[in-house]
Amino acid sequence: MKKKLPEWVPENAGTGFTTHILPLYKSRNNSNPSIVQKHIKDTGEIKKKINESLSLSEYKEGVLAKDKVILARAITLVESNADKHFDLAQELIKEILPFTGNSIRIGITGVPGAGKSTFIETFGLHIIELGKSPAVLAIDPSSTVSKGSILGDKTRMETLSKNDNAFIRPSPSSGNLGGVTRKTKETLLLCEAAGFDVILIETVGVGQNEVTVRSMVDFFLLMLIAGAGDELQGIKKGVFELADAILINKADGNNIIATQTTNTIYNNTLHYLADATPGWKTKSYTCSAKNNIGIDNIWTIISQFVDYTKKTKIFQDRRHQQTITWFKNMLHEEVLNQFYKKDNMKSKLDTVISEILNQKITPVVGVKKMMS
Ligand SMILES: Nc1nc2c(ncn2[C@@H]2O[C@H](COP(=O)(O)OP(=O)(O)O)[C@@H](O)[C@H]2O)c(=O)[nH]1
Ligand SMILES: [Mg+2]
Repeated sequence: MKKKLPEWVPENAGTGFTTHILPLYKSRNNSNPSIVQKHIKDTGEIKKKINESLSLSEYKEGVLAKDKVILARAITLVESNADKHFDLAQELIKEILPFTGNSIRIGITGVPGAGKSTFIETFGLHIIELGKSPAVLAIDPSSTVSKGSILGDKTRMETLSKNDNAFIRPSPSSGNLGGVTRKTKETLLLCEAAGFDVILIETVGVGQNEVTVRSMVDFFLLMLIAGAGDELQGIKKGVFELADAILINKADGNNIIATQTTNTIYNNTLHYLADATPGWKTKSYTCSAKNNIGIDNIWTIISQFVDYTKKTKIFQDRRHQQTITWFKNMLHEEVLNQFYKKDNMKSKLDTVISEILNQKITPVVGVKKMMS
């Protein structure tokens, strides 16, 4: 029998799309007590409305009370491509903005199989012991791949996903890059407003993706493995220049010597490359995500990075810059959308292109014609 899905699930949502509701309500431990009290009172009502829409204030209060059920629904709202959800989502983002910004945002990239998800599991549990509360967002640009990796990630992050202090959300990634960027950024903000204080964004190392994630995070980690043939593992040099640290994973068993050799090679290579963050020397380290070796060291390095960048104001400047970039990217996208949506644009474009190909007009004149 086909399960009835809530109305906020997009049509054609694959099985990877989060459609189930987490069963338990847990109040956040570091939130405003009056919000939580009121929320606990209201929460029974909200649960009854599982297949109905929530109001703006129900979303807002649920997110601020760190209610994972409402948070998951708020993220789905933000991810929705339906026009009717867009305005509400934007209202919600506006309402929660004052509660955002208080996290460390960490991006993790690297070839599939390097061990990113395993690392996030071990690392996440480690920082929970230190009193932190991590939210994990996984971006995967290709929907066919994503089903597999989301399933993989669920088993990889099994303990973390059951931990009350953690929240894990695979991002659906259909649609254009601009859409994915906006949705991921807004999801990040929702998680911050909910009180998660370390946000981990996992991405697959393919092309444009790393640049997008770099533009959203404070600290960018590149995960590699030893002995995968080509020392650069198909990762473009440019990606090294985005990274604040390189981590050679799987330093365990027979692999220890190989990881150490690779580590030395990368440290030598990094010597000649520009640093991603001025004044911060990007270095390579080894770890074993599986055996929890070197994981505490990475948290120490990230903490040092945050101290350094906050002291030098790089942290705040970068976030400002990221907000400006975010806005400009959306503006550019919207201008293009509006332009191509205009009446008969398609046929005008075809006409102008054929005139250009037939050398009746130059491309520059073609542009003028289109703009008029
Ligand atoms: N030996 C060893 N295997 C690991 C380690 N970390 C991950 N793996 C294995 O590598 C495979 C891919 O891991 P996964 O976390 O899914 O990689 P991802 O694609 O980068 O997210 C899995 O079979 C893991 O069990 C590690 O530290 N040591
Ligand atoms: Mg993974």
